[in-house]
Amino acid sequence: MKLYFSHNTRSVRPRWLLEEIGASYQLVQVDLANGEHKSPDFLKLNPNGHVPTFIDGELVIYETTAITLYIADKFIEHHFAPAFGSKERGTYYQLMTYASSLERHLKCYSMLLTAKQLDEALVRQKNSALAEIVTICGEISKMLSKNDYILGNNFSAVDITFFHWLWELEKVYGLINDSIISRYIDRVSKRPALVRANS
Ligand SMILES: N[C@@H](CCC(=O)N[C@@H](CS)C(=O)NCC(=O)O)C(=O)O
Repeated sequence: MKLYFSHNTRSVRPRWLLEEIGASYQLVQVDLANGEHKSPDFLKLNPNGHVPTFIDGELVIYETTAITLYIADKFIEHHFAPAFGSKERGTYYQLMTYASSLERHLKCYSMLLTAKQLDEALVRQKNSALAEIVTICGEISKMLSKNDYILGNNFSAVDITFFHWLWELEKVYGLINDSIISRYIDRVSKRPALVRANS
């Protein structure tokens, strides 16, 4: 397995999962500043010119969530995803896609936050993005009030997928006013596998 990776990008997520699992993999550093991700060779692997990109034998996968889902299933015995065919699996799919909704609303909110002038329609859009973020965080908080992690009492691929967005909401946008989520961010950020994935 080979992971095309750059620091401080979402490629930390699949690396984090591989580190949690203790899998052996080759890390290929991609220098974004020098445009390595737009080189003809890299574009053959990922026509979008993005990290992460992941290779397992003949298979090439891009899209962070797809890579994360694939790795968690490949090593299903490590329990970072619920068992195939289980009811929990339905909730797992829901949460993995819910994180993408959070990302979309956060991107929309942050873009409109920095815009110089907003007409009424854009103000409505910004407020609506914020309302969606508040709802999603409220749901995550409810889950964390019952269990240590989002999906239950086991740390899972769902935590890896949500963590960065929650971290950004708190540390960059100051939008987390919820001690349950703040404590979770503190706790998860100390996981040795995450520290290794960031190193
Ligand atoms: N939807 C893709 C987005 C990937 C993406 O935008 N990666 C960024 C790093 S976080 C990247 O490669 N940026 C370089 C560029 O677009 O030039 C995913 O989730 O993997």
